[in-house]
Amino acid sequence: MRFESFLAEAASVRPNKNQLRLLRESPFYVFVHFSLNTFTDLEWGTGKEDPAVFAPMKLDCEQWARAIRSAGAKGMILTAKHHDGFCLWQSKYTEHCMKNSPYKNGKGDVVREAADACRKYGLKFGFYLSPWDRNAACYGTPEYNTFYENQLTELLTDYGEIFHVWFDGACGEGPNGRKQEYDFKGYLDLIRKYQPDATFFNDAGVVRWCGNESGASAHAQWSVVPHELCFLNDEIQTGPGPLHGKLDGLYNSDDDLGSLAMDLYSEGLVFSPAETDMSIRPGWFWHENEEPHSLDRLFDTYIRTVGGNTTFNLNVPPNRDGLFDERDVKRLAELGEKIRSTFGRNLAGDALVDADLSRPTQPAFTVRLPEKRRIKYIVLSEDIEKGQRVELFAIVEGANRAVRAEVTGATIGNKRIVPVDLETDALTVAVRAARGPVESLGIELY
Ligand code: FUL
Repeated sequence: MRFESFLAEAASVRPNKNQLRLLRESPFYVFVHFSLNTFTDLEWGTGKEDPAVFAPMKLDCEQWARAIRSAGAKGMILTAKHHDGFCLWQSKYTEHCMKNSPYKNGKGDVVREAADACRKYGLKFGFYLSPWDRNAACYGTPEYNTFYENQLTELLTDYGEIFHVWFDGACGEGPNGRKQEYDFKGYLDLIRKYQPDATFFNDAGVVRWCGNESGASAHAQWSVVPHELCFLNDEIQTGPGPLHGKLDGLYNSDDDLGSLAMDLYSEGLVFSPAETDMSIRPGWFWHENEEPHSLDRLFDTYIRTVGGNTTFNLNVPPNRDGLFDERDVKRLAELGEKIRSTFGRNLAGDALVDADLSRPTQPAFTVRLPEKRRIKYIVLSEDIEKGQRVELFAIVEGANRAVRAEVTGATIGNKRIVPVDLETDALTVAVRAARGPVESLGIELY
């Protein structure tokens, strides 16, 4: 009985409007890692670098924006400050910033140029602001949170609309050897105050980490997860749940996170969709000898992430001139072309769809085409505005459940892209298990 009511509660946990907008309008965006590391060939700066080494004399953020658009991505997230503490804008609160770069004689503002380029090319703009700061002398003391909040306020108030704020969870030692206790709740209050339409990423955020940086997505990807995991998300939507195990070790990379096999939570459930972050190259920052990943790998990652109920944050690092490397520009254009040519025309546009809703948690949707068509991808989507419900589904070739070929999958959520190889004039998507009634499913064929 306890379990039944838990199931009904889990089925009704809903996204808020910002999460819904992110998932529906811009599930694919581009991370831009750019800082002193670009010039020192490091991945993690020490905080002791001379800001004068930051000299991107041919900086052209419009070139970045054009390349991002060519890939079909909808937004850009710039590392306004990475762990080395160097700020890509004119911060009032530190000298470790553009004021001491030779670019534009110390008057440059990369955040401004990037935000303006996004607006010009119809992209959304967001930023990464590393809480770990290896330069700030006050790091490791309560004053650091005020310093950080001042910098966050500059970015939230001076650069127009922000769609996504990225908070790295990394927490190392600062210049004085001390670690910092981050006031994430305070940071979140500032976002809500100044950018109420923005989403917020953190390991434990309202958009959560998928748990790896290699583009792999869990077999069953749930956006409904225990609050203990996403403790910065204060929109708890259920009552206390069963606690059948220990919470220690609960982690974003657990393959069955959010599944009923893992009903070990006590505080309740929250809606926190996963984001997959991965770099187009081995490193997050630009290194001359690194090459972009193959088109196949990137396209496959797109299918598994955007088509695996996560958002996809693909990093592209500018080089020392301040430009995207031509090799990456080419790869982004190829990726965009492949996505557009694959998903350009829905072959089910003129199909007839019959829904058999006689068993509300096991409905079947039959798609009939006017003639046999070759199908490579089936794209399914749940009406997640009502919550995420499907636990298991099967795609059966042919109508009336006359099985000729069958592909099964676990969750659907915002979007599930299923690669197939079929030539057929009918197929049925049968939900085998769901947490609550499923009245409709989006079904597209490509
Ligand atoms: C990590 C950082 O330490 C890496 O440098 C990179 O910024 C990645 C996206 O997040 O936590």
